[in-house]
Amino acid sequence: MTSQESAPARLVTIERHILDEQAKFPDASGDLTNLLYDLALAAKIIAREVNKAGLLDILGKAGLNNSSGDEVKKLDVFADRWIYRALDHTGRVAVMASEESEAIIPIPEKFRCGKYVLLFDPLDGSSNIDANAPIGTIFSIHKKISKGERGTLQDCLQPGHRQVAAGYVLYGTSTMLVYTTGAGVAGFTLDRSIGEFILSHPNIRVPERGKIYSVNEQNTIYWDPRVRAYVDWVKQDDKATQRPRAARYIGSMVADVHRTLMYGGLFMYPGSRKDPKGKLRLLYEASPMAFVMEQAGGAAIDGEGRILDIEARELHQRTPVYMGSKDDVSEVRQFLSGEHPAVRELATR
Ligand code: FBP
Repeated sequence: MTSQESAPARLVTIERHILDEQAKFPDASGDLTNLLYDLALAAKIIAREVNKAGLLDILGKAGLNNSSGDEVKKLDVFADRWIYRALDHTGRVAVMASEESEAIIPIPEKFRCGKYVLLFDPLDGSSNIDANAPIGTIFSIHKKISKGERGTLQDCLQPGHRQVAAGYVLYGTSTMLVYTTGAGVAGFTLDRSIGEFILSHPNIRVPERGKIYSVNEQNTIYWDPRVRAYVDWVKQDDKATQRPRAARYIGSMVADVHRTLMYGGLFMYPGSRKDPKGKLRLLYEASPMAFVMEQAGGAAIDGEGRILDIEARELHQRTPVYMGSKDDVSEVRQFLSGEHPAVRELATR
C-alpha cells in the first residue's frame, strides 16, 4: 500500500468544512463562517487549559456564584472570558448571553455590532472538572431580529427552531467539536500536534434505536410515577424490546449526549417535585443540543413537545429534557402521556 493510499480519505480542517458549508448558501456574507472560526479558536485555547488543568492552579472554586447561585469554578471563568474575548471585537455579533452571566452581554460601544446572536455555556458539566471527567462547551447561534443597532434581550429569547447554527466542544479522551448549520452534523477531532480540528466524523447519524438509558436516578423519589414507570420498564428483561438496557450517566450533558449520538439510546433530565422544570437550561443546553440531535436524525422533547418549539421567556429558564434515538424518545413520550400499556396497567393496579 503506497503512502498515498494509507493517508485519510480527505484531510479536511474545520475551516475548510465551514467554507464548503457556506458555499451551499449563495448569498452568505461569510460572517457566520468567521463566527464559527472564532469559536473554534476559543475552543482550542480552552482545550489547552482543560488539558493541563491538573498542573495549573486552575482547578477548584473561583469563590464566585453565578446567576443561578451555582458555585463557579476557575475553569468556568476562564472559558467564559475567552469565548467573550474571541467574539466581542469581531463585528459579527450583536449581543451574547452566557450561562455564567445574569444578564445579556452587550458588545462594547467601541466595537461594531454584527447580525448574529451567540448564546453559550462556557463549561458544561463543571461538577466533573476536579474529577478529570469529560466536560464541554455548548453554543447556539441565532440571527439578530431587533431593529436597533445594538442587540437586545429579545434577540436572545428566540425559539430553538430559529437557530442558524449550534454545537458543542467535548473535552474528553480527545477534544472534539461537533456542529450543525441545519444541513446535517459533522464532528472534528483536535490534532494538538498541528493545532487543527480535523474532520473525523462526517455526517453523524444517531441510531434509530438504542440499548442505553442515561439519567441521574438520585431524583427517582421526586419523579412523576410515569417517569419512574419508564425507568423501571427499561430494566426489565425482554429481548424483543432490547431490554434490560444499560445505564450510563457521566453527569456532564455534553458527554452524555455525545455518547447518545454515537451509540443511540436516551438521555433524560426529567422535571420533578423538587425541580418541576428540571435542571438544564433551555437556551444554553437543551436548545442547541436538541438542534444537533434532530439534525443527526434523533429527537428531543420536554415531555410534551419539541424542545425546539419552546418559546423562551427568560434568559436562564430551565426545561425537562428527553433526547436521543427516535424510537427511544417516542417510547418515553408514550409513558409520559400515559398511553403506554405498562403505564395503563399501573393505573389499573
Ligand atoms: P453546569 O452547566 O452548571 O455544569 O450544569 C449542568 C450539568 O452539569 C449538566 O452537564 C449535567 O447533565 C447535569 O448538570 C448534571 O446534573 P446532576 O448532577 O443533577 O445529575
